[in-house]
Amino acid sequence: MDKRTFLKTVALAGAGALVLGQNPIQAVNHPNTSAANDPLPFPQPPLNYPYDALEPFIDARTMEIHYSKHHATYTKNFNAAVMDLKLQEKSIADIFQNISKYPPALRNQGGGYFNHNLYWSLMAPNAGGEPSGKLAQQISNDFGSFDKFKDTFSKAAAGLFGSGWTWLIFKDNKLQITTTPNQDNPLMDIATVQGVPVLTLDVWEHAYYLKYQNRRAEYITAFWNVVNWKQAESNFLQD
Ligand code: MN3
Repeated sequence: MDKRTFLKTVALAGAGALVLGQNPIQAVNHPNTSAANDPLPFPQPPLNYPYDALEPFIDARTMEIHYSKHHATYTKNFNAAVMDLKLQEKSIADIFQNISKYPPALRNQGGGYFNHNLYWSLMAPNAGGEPSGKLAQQISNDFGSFDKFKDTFSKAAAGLFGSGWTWLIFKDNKLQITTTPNQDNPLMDIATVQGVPVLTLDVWEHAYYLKYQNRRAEYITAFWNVVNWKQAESNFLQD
């Protein structure tokens, strides 16, 4: 994350008026200070759509297990680690910027918590297509065309060995594609390439195995039909 974004994040943390579900990056960047409904410092945001809303591209059973088991477990374990280390008052951006100083559990569980929040927000029913406005222009500038961007992102996702995530990030006024292993993300100080996440794709087998088995490429192709470009544009413009 660049200094400007970091400072903005810190400033927003002081505002304390963020509503979960309103803006995923901002919402997940800050602890739940209201504690009105959830005592956890980092609650699991509700899905903005039913489990079956992304059918036939992402099946309902996968969504249910992924959200209610995998993501719920990361959320539970991340909150336990946060409370154990007394980091309740920290923003998640601050935690990630210093992740190398903390025990590995915080890196794995915190990444699992945050990355899925982003991923859910970046999908929607009746979505897909192409971005518009400034993000479309930037993609065109940095990749030549939307199709070239899509092809490069898809190849990065298909070629990622083992479990991890593929990212479109904004860094030094340029969009670029990167991957991270396990639950790492580009906001972490240990990431090889750091930047502000605009779009992400979970390529762990649990994200697609029930429907696509070993055919990761088919899952990647399907993903383009559910990309919530409005959210990606919002992530991009926040930088
Ligand atoms: Mn996952």
